[in-house]
Amino acid sequence: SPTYDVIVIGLGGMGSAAAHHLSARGARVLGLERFGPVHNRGSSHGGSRITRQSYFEDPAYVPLLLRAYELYDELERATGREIATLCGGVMVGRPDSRTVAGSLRSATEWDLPHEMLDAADIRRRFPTLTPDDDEVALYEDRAGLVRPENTVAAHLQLATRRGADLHYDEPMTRWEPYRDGVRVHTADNTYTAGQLVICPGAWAPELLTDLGVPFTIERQIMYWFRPTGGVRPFLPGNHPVYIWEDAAGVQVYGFPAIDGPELGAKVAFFRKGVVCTPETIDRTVHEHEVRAMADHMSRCIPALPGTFLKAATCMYSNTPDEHFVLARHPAHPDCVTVACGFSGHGFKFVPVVGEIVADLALTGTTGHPIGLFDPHRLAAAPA
Ligand code: PYC
Repeated sequence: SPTYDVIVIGLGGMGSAAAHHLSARGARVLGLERFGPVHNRGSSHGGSRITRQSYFEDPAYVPLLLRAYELYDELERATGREIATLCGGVMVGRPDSRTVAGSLRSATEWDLPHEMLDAADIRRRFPTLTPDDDEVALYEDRAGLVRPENTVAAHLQLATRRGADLHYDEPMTRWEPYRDGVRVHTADNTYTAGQLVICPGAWAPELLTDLGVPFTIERQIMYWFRPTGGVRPFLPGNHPVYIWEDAAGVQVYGFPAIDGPELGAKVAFFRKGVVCTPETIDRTVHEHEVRAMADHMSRCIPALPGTFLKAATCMYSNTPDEHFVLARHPAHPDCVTVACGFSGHGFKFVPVVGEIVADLALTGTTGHPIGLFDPHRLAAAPA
């Protein structure tokens, strides 16, 4: 019989959650990760990620978010680690912007608690924000941030506690169908299992060549600034997380100063990244990039770009429609599950993705609504 019930490839955000949920259900799990535990080479680092429920991308995400929020609490209780901080969030832009109109659509369809603020309301309520007169915001009390490193560490800790074998610095080199399951090769070892789960992050183009999805890997930059006039107005009790779309459709997102004055407040462009691969990504952040961010923020949050403190890069793995891929592998539906293409907005879903992946790998189906994430929608049209 195979050595394992399930082999999980990649132990970043999604893979660590999958390893936890699978082993919590009694599966014998092997996790293979190309780097160490909780590393900063992929898409699950940088101290914070936004979480929110009035989801501008599509109302179909909302039920998954409701479940993710329950699982943040479970994870926090099980490990004692800080996972989510719901400090409130504003989605700012013109009323017909994707950010505002899309958020309002989800809030309305799902009857989520929210408030609409006009420009004067925004300035009064959050004095660091200086919207134009024609900008509005959807404010959501239950928006906030999740801690990516703590979340990954918590899932790895729980998976290990349930007996999962987690191997670091051991990338998969190839796999093939074998008997009723799969055989997975690394440089020095071969393993067999009934099921394979592939959570490749930015390595999707090389690990999922037969999926038929044209992924684009994008270099992203996160910036930390110490605000002019001190950090107090930017502390989590005083400051919301925000996504702010300008008239040209450019979105920035940012956080309160969650780690005190030394680390300042983090801000980033939502997209606008340069196409890269995990091998070619430029990890240096250049002066002109810092200047571009400071200039951009000086219109909407003038105090924020006081002193530049540091920057870091990470990667998005984008699908053409920016919706996830979460399904049984169409070419190997009996033995492979894929969770990929999170397109820069996946981290808040990590715990519920782990639950869905465990459903798919162990039962072939899930009760969660994942129709939007079917890879068939992206299959290349015949030439
Ligand atoms: O999912 O809220 C989000 C987000 C903002 C920027 C990147 N992802």
